[in-house]
Amino acid sequence: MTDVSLPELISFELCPFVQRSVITLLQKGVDFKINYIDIHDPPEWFQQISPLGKVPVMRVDNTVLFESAVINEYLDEVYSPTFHPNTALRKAHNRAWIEFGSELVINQHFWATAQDAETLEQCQSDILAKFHWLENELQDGPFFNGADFSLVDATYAPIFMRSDILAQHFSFEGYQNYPKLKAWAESLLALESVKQSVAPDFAAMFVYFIKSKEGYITKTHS
Ligand SMILES: N[C@@H](CCC(=O)N[C@@H](CS)C(=O)NCC(=O)O)C(=O)O
Repeated sequence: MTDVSLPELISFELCPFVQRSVITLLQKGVDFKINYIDIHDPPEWFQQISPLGKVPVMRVDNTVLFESAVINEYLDEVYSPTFHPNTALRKAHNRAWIEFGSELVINQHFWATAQDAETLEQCQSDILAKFHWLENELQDGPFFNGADFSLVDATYAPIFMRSDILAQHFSFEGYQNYPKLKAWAESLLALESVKQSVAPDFAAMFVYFIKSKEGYITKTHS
């Protein structure tokens, strides 16, 4: 059997944006190919197909898609079941919180790579402010919209996974003081699709990567 029409995801193994798409594919039970590159030394062929020079990129036949939110929207249209709510208003609301999640990913990255105490503190405070917004937004779980898994869940699982590792190995203040957020994170991190979305040694690789950035946290923690 040929697999030429399988979607091919171009990935960097630590990327939280790629992980959103991997979770979406796994949660939908879609067969796909994954092609890992070193995003810090990308191969020539990648530079030629990636308009923003970022992962994820998804190749479907001869079409190249980029931007994780767009890739996930495509996957959601093509493969059932849908991971969007069924009203225009709730869909737009979910997309807004996906965008919010992208900001949170960036806050978390800046926290991990901050070069001084003031920047670190500012990033932590930005993150806690966002946790507060999320806590107020959440209703009954286990997922963002309640009973049904959504693209919002695929977006936040990578954030919670990294929060736990950063809290365990460094001084990161995670979501533990936000009961609804904590319950949501636990539901997501217990999913097979989330567990399988990273390599088995992901935590060690992530810690190694963060240490290699030589930020302030690596100077204050061994
Ligand atoms: N908005 C993009 C962000 C993707 C992104 O920033 N990916 C990082 C890796 S986690 C990347 O490729 N960075 C390379 C660069 O910025 O040059 C998305 O949602 O796909």
